[in-house]
Amino acid sequence: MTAHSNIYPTKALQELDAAHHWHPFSDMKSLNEEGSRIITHGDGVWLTDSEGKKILDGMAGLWCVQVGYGRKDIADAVYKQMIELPYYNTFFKTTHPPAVALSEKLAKLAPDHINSVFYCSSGSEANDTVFRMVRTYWDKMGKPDKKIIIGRWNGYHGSTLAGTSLGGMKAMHGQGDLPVQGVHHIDQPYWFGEGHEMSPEEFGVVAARKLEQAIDELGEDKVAAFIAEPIQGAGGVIIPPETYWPEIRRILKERDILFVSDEVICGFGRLGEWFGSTHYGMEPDLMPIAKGLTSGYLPMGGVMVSDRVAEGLMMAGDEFYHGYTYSGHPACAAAALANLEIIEREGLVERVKSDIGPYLKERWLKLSDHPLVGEARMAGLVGALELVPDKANPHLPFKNVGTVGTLCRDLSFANGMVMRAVRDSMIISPPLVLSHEEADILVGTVEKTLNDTWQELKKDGHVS
Ligand code: PXG
Repeated sequence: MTAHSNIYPTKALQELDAAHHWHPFSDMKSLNEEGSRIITHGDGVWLTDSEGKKILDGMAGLWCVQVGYGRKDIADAVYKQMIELPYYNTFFKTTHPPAVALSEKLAKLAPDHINSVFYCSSGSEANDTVFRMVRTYWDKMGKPDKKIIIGRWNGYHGSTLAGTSLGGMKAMHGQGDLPVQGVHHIDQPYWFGEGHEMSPEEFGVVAARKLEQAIDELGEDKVAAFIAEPIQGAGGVIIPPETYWPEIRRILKERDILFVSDEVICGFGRLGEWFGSTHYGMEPDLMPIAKGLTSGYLPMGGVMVSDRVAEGLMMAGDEFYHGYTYSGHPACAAAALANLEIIEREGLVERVKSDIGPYLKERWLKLSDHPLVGEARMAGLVGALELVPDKANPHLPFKNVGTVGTLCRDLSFANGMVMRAVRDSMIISPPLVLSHEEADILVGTVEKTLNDTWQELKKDGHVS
């Protein structure tokens, strides 16, 4: 095996992987029998597997590789930093140039009222930080009873204790007796799945008012914060009706609780703005970030902190007892700076808003003509297709939820494209550098994959 060959000993790697590697969120018994897919190279929006097959990455890794693969600028910046100072901490009155430069850069990119950042290594750690930060803030404000954090069912905020608890994934709560105390969940704004008896506009307001009801029932004096993704990613690219965020904004304005916009997926250009909350005209008190911050080249996360919360927490003679060995890691900060420099230089945020975003959306929405598709939706550069058994009754789900989605996902891989399945929705979140030609290939491959899925289902009598 050579590092630069495109052909790897697939079988041998699969056997070793099965023997020793426990994968995240995986049915390990089946996976070990089947053998893992082995990815060896990446260039632009393309991956190569151990058999030399080229695959279009419709998911930007896990929603994170904004600038595409193979960026020498980032590798060079990290190499240079590693030689100069591979590690030093940011505890005990210490800092280093990459952490300083990145903090200044992030403060410039964030809305005016947000000017500091607390670093960690992932989105999950960012949300654990959020959990402790909001409660500590209210303690310091002399309101220690404000403890409850409201999240949403089917929201995703990571897989650590706080991340799992704040998220609303019931299967995850079932493992480890979660959520922890003091977390409350409200319904999500999922019109296609849960609100179709009303118009999307009506449902958006109804879903938002679940927050108002929850705060009023729990007591404003007990509620610390509301956390939400601008658009739910892992939950299935749930794009709220246009009326949802304005109503949430009204509710938050009338009540004194903090708003946490989880920007781990929606940040760094995904929705055509630097931050997803800006796209929806929201003013968060805290913004957890990760993924697109480094385009996944190195692990880094953080919490962007508004002046209001920073002033509350930064009291003289007191400290926030929180931090990680790798908070502000110099090599990760160098990767983030080089990544942000590429995003700015190539105008990728604007490109999503006014070029590749609308170009892909126009073609993606036409997929709703396919007999298997009940709804096609897209915002910025995230999209979903709801697969349904009967187009005449599009809100009726398949009997064994998830089976058709998994089939379609596997066929997509076979056709040379990564597309993710959530229940029976097909999800894309491609790198922001996707060209028009690649967008055409993407949509063409999805069309072929839908046809292949339809044929398979017909064979088994699942559709007529
Ligand atoms: N918040 C949001 C909104 C996320 O999407 C996290 C926090 C946690 O980040 P870390 O870096 O700890 O993973 C995420 C992560 C999927 C999938 O299959 C989604 C995520 C992670 C892994 C898989 O959709 N999102």
